[in-house]
Amino acid sequence: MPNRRTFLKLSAASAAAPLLNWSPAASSASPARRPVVVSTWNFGEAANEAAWTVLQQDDGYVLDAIEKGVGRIEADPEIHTVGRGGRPDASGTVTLDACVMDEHGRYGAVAALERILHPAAVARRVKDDSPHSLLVADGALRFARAQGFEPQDLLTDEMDAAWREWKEKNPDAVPDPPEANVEAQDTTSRGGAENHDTIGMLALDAQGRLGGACTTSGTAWKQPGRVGDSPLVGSGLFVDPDVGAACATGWGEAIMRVAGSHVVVEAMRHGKDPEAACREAAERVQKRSDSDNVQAGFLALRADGQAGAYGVRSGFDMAIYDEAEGNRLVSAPYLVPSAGAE
Ligand code: SD4
Repeated sequence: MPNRRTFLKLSAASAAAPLLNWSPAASSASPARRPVVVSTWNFGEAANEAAWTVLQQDDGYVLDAIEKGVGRIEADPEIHTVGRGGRPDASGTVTLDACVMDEHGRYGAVAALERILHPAAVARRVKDDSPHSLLVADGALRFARAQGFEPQDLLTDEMDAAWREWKEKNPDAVPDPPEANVEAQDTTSRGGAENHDTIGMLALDAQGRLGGACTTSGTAWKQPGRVGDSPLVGSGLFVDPDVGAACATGWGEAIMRVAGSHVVVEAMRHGKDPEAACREAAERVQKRSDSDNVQAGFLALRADGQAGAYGVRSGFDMAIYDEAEGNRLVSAPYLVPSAGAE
């Protein structure tokens, strides 16, 4: 039996030792899988495709790839949950949340940003060209303009009409989460006409640099001023270059309650593989949520290029692109079937 002295010694040794079963040093025996990019939902395949044009170059930089990848989705007016063409808030205004983290674990973000097509690019500038990490609303817009981003109208005719229809049915409504948005959430079920949501992207470039981004127009018809998990460090995104990266999509209020992406990275630090780490975050969301219809999905990319995903409910997909197997969509395992799913 260890006496108190040996116990203290053991504790000190285990505190000093890396908590990871996997470690960058150990993985040098089996070379890291890179470059690799993963992103959320089925539109992730198009985003990965764009990111890959940068990642396939030996010196392609991870955040250039990610900015290009998520930028494709931000600019697509047919996607109603990100950037131009996103559903507006309850007052009919499109407001955007985004963040990025780089290979040094540096973070930049914008929230409640209006009229700027590429909020993730602005978030990157906040990280690189300001002394701050998170800028919101008018201040974020002012910063974007100073950086040369041109304001433009992001509300498409189609989303304007959808908002008017919603407003007619809900003349006094300020959405009361989560029920008011369950309908919007359910449109994300796999195979549905609206099978897309927040774009979160994680990548490892050929040089082994790890990064991530998350960009969204948030939940449909949200209360003006509402900020979701996506721009919040540790909730929508977390990158620890020594361990791995994670991002989240789904009901932001539930994700931020548990700092979901941070949970994923810490679970990897303590030895869980990427999928098991995402499952841990999904379980925490489910345990702490007030509704039994909350969806949240997590992606993880470990620093050696191993990826995983997990959803609270069925219907969440991970798009993954690597050299060995190309670009493909993988259904994430889940804790419970979505309502109406077989
Ligand atoms: C938010 N997490 O604003 C985002 C939206 C989303 O599935 O991903 N919905 O809460």
